[in-house]
Amino acid sequence: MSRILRVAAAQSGPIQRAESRQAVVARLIEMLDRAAEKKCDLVVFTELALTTFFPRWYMTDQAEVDAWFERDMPSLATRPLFERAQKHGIAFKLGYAELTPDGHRFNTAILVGRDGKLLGKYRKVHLPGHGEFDPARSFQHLEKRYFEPGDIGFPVWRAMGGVIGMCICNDRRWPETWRMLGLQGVELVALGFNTPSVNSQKADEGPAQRAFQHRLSMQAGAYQNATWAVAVAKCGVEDGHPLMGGTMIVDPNGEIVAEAQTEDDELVMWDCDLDATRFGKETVFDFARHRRIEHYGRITSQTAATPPDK
Ligand code: ING
Repeated sequence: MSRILRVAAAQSGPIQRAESRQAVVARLIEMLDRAAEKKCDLVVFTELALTTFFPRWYMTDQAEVDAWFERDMPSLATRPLFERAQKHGIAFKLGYAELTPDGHRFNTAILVGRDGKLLGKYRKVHLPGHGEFDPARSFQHLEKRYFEPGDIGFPVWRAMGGVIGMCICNDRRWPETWRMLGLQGVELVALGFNTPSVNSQKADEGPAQRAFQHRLSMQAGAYQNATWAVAVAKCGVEDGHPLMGGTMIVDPNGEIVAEAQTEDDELVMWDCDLDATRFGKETVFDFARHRRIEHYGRITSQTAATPPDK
């Protein structure tokens, strides 16, 4: 009997700086309700789904920074989302800015089961951008200022009849992310992203190239690890800053099977047959038969590239 997971990628349109958590959560609940009408099993929300993409703003006052973070999860504002999901019996993935009780700040994603209980947590490992104001950039991308690199590695969880993993945005550009999940037998990777439509350091890199790089990363990651991949955008123009769309569901052969058509709140749904991961895992990407780890030492023994002297 095949293991079908009906997945909804719940793309968020723009969230303006002035928008309240309550207003945003109401938008997420509206998409959750629509997913429930379609009998979805899992709803994947985006990265930093509760707020505008605040790392674009240079802030020096810690209280101002921390206003973008959640100290509790569920928090007062997000409890209605948890309760509605539990009422529907739907699992969900939610991205948000996490401020821990001992004062650590992460770009975090959680997986919540059909019973409303926390199943798993992931903290973004690959933080893009920079830590100080950079006048050379057309806009800022201060994730290295506001977040610490994730400290829980790349876990997977047995849930909803399969092996589920998560990553966040820039993580998808790094093959290490996908392979760490692939080496644990992942069958579906859920991720959110907030990707500026243009390159702040390269004016001629616009939406077309950004979309190409996004698809390339998603399709390669899924194919090379024989896994489903669900990428959910926050997109549209936030206070004058365009974020690209590209919410999509990719099958274990690397084919894009469903894609968003707008840059607004939009559901993209697909019946993901988790058994469709078997063929790739048992043939071309049968890691046990084909990988040669005796030759891979550099991947974990060095950080920067070291070209030969001559
Ligand atoms: N955003 C972007 C992303 O990785 C980026 C940053 C864009 C890095 C393009 C490199 C190239 O999609 C986040 N939030 O990581």
